Amino acid sequence: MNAEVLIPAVQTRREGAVLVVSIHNPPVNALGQAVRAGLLAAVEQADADAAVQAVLIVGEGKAFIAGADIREFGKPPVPPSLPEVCNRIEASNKIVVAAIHGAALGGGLEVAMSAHYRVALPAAKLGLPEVSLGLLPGAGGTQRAPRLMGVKAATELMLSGKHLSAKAGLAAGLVDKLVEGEDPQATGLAYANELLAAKAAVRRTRDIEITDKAMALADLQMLALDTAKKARGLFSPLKIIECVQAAVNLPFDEGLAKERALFTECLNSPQRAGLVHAFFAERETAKIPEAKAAAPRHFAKIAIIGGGTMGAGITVSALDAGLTVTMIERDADSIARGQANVEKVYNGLIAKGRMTEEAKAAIMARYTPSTSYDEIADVDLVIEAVFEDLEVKKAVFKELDRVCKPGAVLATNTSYLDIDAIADATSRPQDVIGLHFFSPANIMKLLEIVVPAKVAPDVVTTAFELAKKMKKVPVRAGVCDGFIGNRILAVYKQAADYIMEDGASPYEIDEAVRGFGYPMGPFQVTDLAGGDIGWATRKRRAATRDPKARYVEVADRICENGWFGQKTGRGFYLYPQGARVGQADPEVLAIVDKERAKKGVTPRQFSADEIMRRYMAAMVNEGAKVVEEGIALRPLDVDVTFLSGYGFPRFRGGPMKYADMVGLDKVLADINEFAKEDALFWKPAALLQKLVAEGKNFDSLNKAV
Ligand code: 3H9
Repeated sequence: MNAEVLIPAVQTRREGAVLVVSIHNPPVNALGQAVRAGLLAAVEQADADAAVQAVLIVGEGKAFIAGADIREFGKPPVPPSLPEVCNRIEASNKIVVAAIHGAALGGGLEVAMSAHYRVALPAAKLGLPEVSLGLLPGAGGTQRAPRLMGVKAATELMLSGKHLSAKAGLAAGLVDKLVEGEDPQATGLAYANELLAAKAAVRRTRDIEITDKAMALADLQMLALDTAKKARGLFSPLKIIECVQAAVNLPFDEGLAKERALFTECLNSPQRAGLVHAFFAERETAKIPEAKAAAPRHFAKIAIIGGGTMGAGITVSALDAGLTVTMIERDADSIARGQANVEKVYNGLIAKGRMTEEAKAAIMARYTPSTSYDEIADVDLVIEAVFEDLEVKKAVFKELDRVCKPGAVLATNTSYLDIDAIADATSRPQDVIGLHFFSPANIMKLLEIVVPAKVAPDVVTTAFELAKKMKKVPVRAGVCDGFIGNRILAVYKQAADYIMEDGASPYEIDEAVRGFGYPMGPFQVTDLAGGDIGWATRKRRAATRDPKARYVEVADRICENGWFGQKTGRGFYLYPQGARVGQADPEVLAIVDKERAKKGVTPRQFSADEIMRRYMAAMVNEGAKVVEEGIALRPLDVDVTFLSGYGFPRFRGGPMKYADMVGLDKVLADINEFAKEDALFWKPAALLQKLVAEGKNFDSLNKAV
């Protein structure tokens, strides 16, 4: 019989005078209801047992406790609440020790701070990252952390969401002792017995006085000013500061009550829903159908074809992932430039004091420049990043087919070309896949993994393994013009052009988009990327454009003047003397006016709200088409693409989550209204219509694959 043995979420056992309370809730010991109830019962048990003099709280597996169970947010609360559990731990009349290994995050650190003593192993990670989920520490963290580590340091920890190492935690006062070792139970037991031998007393964090309140309040005021500037519409950061102000000004229990009230406000905010969706969606995109069937191929040595901005960025990513890289360029000058592009990145880090010359030398020892394809005969994986032209890429793949060993993975970094056609240029289409990196490739998190028709499943899993090694966020995409991201971008960019020609200035549109939470608007992005890039694509596609489709020529007029954006000092904006922030340009407005007049358009006013309704409706409608056609596996894959690669405001969860929150019926009604002006462009996606008819949302399609 193979009956599954159910292990309780919290187990207790006596070791002499110590009650060992161990938490078993894989994978990360999140504080679900069973864990909370178990912890509460264990403390009650310890307090009632005269033979117990100390309580040791430890986590089983890889973490101490990674926080509240994020999956419970938004559902009806089930007692006991975490604040109640933490207060009960702190109130215990036996000394309570937390032995921390792995993650002690959010509620996990709050449990530890409620204990009377804390010992950490070197690999411990301590933090209060609730802000990344639109929350604040809601189980006493905002009241206890300032008492343990000081008001300023605690507030900075909560505002940043950063994880501290055990060493940093010790220095900050969050832990009392750091012990080399790997066994939290043995370490914790030894520490508890040491405390008992020294007759250590119960020591409650709530009893620590916050001294120098005037200084603390002044620090908080500075942090509030800074946060108001940086938080860009985020709700919870300023609430965190309010909680800490309460910790300084109010008795402990009143501070806790304030924290509870503000935590509830955060919990009920749409930002929390958006950020929690983003958290799970980013983990979900790595789960793909191929994973069940095919283990990744081995790879250690790779080749990058092309040393331009993209090739160099990918090279840095690969080197940072510990891989051995050969870069191929066509001649001595080009390969020298390629190497210089790679070194520039590391030299930048050295200049900022974030890397040593020795570390750079160790990394560069894994890098080989070459102008001969024959030198990559033994590599396991190749990423081509040459000029974006189908014939050029096909020629490269013919060469790769000639030299590479059987079973080598051959990837192209095209951003919109037909990868099936590239694969068919080789005799081994089963080994060919798309890896669409985003610029700068060593920084941007998104990696679209584009899956052509004939690719073998283990090539797909290899690509996902590479993404993991490179610490990228992978999204599986199908082959079409622009894949997920650039295909949808082309459509909402078109919507922005229509809004401009119909009456809003590019500056008003950018402002509305920033107001929504983006760091930049679409015309600023064009200026940053270089207007010539889009212009070249438009010229190439002119012959195949639907003659009935509306086409806005403003950007072409701007490019005809040689105004390609920041690099030429002007584009949609003016950049006097190399300024990085653009100024409105009356000459651009005159061009827009002239184009309107040419088309007989009488300009009208657009509110920021209407601009965003159109911009988002275009994005969501194309997103629905991308899901409907199977280009994206699920709506959440579209969300992650935009969160990780296109600056979509994380607190809104991604375009599809945003549409769910607005209501799909409202989005569809907008599209139908706009279609009265231009039925060709505003053609509602069949999937969107179907979901509205069935009363469902996009999230209903976010099933595990
Ligand atoms: C909080 O505590 C609020 C309180 O202040 C107040 C309450 C009143 N819950 O990331 P990984 C899952 S807010 C549920 O791939 P890693 C995750 O989805 C919370 N599930 O592993 C994944 O599932 P699957 C504050 C969670 O080793 C699996 O665990 N805490 C939770 O790369 C493995 O995760 C945080 O914000 C959770 N809390 O990284 C910490 N955490 O296998 C959030 C993880 O089905 N967590 N899962 O895809 C993390 O930062 C990382 O997961 C961690 C491990 C560093 C722990």
